[in-house]
Amino acid sequence: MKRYLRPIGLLSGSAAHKAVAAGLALPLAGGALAFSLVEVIERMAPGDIRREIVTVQDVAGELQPHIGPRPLAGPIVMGIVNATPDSFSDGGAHFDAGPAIAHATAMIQAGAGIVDIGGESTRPGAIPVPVDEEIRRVVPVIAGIRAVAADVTISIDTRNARTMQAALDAGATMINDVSALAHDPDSLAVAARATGPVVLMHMQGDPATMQQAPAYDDVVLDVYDQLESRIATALAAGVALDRVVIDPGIGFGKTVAHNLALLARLSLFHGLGVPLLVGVSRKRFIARLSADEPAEYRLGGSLAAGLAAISRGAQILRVHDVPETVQALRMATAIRDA
Ligand code: 9MG
Repeated sequence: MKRYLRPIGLLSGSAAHKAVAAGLALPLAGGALAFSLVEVIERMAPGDIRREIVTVQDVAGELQPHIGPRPLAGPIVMGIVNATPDSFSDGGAHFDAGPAIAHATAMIQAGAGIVDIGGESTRPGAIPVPVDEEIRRVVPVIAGIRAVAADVTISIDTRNARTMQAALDAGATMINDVSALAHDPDSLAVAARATGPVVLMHMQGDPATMQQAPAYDDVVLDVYDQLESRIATALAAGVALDRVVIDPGIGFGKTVAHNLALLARLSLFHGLGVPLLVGVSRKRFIARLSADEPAEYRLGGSLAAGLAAISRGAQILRVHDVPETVQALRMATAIRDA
């Protein structure tokens, strides 16, 4: 039997402060939200899952990972810079270093705290790019951004150890690996030698085939277990826990129903005790729930899903549309704090 605790009854603003002060709620992930109730989930065997709702006082001794401080205070906007000719969302408009650097600079000016540079598309059905080509694409972009933005966090979006190392040498300070350091056997060692944040994302299968028949016993619990195991592997390789960021991998080997379940029950992942990154921007499930719009017409759904993630305590949002997301977050935060 395995026991999971999902914070629910989330409060924000002055209601959160008052409930915490009165001992009726606990802060969620050391942030601005608080939770007053907990769903206790017990997985007895595959398919045999029992759920019960209790108060925070009933399970206070078990809740430390959900309430602990986090090294990254959120919400932080991570702007996506695709250095790929076949990107599903921008058609490769940012493949050349010059436009990609300008695009990243504009994102930073608009409020992105992190820019994420990728040279290999990981959209469903994407074909892998040779590592040398991936390095050729991302290194000039990273070096160019670093030359104009000394302090910004530059993240390298790659599954390949050689690309990670080349990107770190060029000025990247964060690693974002959609395979959670499982794709390339050398990537654990590269991540351990680095010093910045490392994103471990959940993916079932690989980008070429992951959407063919995704299947889980319970998607939320299965993704939680898999991330827990990848955190343990990263720690054993020498990555410090305070460098780890996790991501449930929306759209990576998941149906629309899987994505919705992960977003709806996102607060469970705070039990892993590390910051939570979520990427929903322009993803296909938005179009599936709407009118099959192409990627560049999915802003409304991206903002709605992104705000849902933030309202469940996600600390980092990975997005294409930085100014619009920053505006939406400022509005949501102002209402929350009013
Ligand atoms: C590279 N990439 C594409 N989608 C992503 C997501 O949702 N999360 C992370 N961490 N990386 C992603």
